[in-house]
Amino acid sequence: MRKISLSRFLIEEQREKNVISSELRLLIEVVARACKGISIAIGKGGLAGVLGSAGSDNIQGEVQKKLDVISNEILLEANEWGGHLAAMASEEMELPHPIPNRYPKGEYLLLFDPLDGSSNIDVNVSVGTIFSVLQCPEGVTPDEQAFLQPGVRQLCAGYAVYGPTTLLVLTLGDGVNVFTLDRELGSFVLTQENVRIPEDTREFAINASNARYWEAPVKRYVDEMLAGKDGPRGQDFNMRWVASMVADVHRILSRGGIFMYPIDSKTVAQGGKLRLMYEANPMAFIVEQAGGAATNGHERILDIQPQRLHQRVPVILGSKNEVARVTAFHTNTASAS
Ligand code: AHM
Ligand code: MG
Repeated sequence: MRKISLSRFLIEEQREKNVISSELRLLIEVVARACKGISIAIGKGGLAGVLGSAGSDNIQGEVQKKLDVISNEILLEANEWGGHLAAMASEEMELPHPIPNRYPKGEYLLLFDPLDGSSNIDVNVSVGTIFSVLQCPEGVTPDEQAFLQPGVRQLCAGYAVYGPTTLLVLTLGDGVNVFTLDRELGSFVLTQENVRIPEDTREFAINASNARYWEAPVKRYVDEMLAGKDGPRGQDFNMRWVASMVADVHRILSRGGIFMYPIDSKTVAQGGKLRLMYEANPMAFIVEQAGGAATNGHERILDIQPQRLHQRVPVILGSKNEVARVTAFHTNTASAS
């Protein structure tokens, strides 16, 4: 396989395939550089005093970790000055972040969850950064309304996983590619091309401590898997739950599986747990581009028309046939044979 750098990969996508513009190429390079900065900060951990709570809450009412705040600042600072963005929006900030007047403005909108899975930071388990890029509608002020576009309009999405290795997973709407950070070179290098998620799987990911709050279709689906070879599925299933969406999705990208954070009676008032714009849409885009599927139990995630920047949604994604099965349980339009 060609061991080429992210820079070379992007230049080829622009020059030979015409998949991206030079401004979008710059944007992705800048986001990748910011992810390297976040990776370094996370890697220092307790040595740099970056673990623990920041002593503040974010817009979601969740306690912010110091590294949530640091990662958000790294992404904002890196992306402000390049001239490629109209505005940014972050899971950690109530309102969109405008580009300061001293810098030129571009045509793209960048959305990010700066540090996904941050409850895992202090226990040294994988965390990540998720991002999504939209076009700012022409002649429109880049306010909250400009961001409220369905996921099908994403031009690019990706995530970094800060695990034993730091990876960057990227889609430009032309398949999914994985880059590994070469720490000596300080550059991301292509290590997996055109990743495909197997259509079938025997592995599922869900926070089973919420079981008593689930709706009937999810309960039925999980119960059938738990019954294993003695139940209607006639085979045993394995379960994994990292509680970092980036890590759970990356496992699915690597060997198949289904990930669920469904609606339940605890989160029904807020619409679910995961955020549509910062988590569900970019991950759904990546998973679909790798041959998988993503729904909220009723419809394709990428077709949802967002109503609010911080909107939450139920998420079911991964191996196509399993996502179809549990979605059918919700809609009752197909038999569960
Ligand atoms: P975060 O963005 O505040 O870290 O929250 C999102 C995370 C996901 O990464 C993960 O799938 C989920 O929350 C875990 O939730 P729970 O702790 O309820 O299992
Ligand atoms: Mg998150």
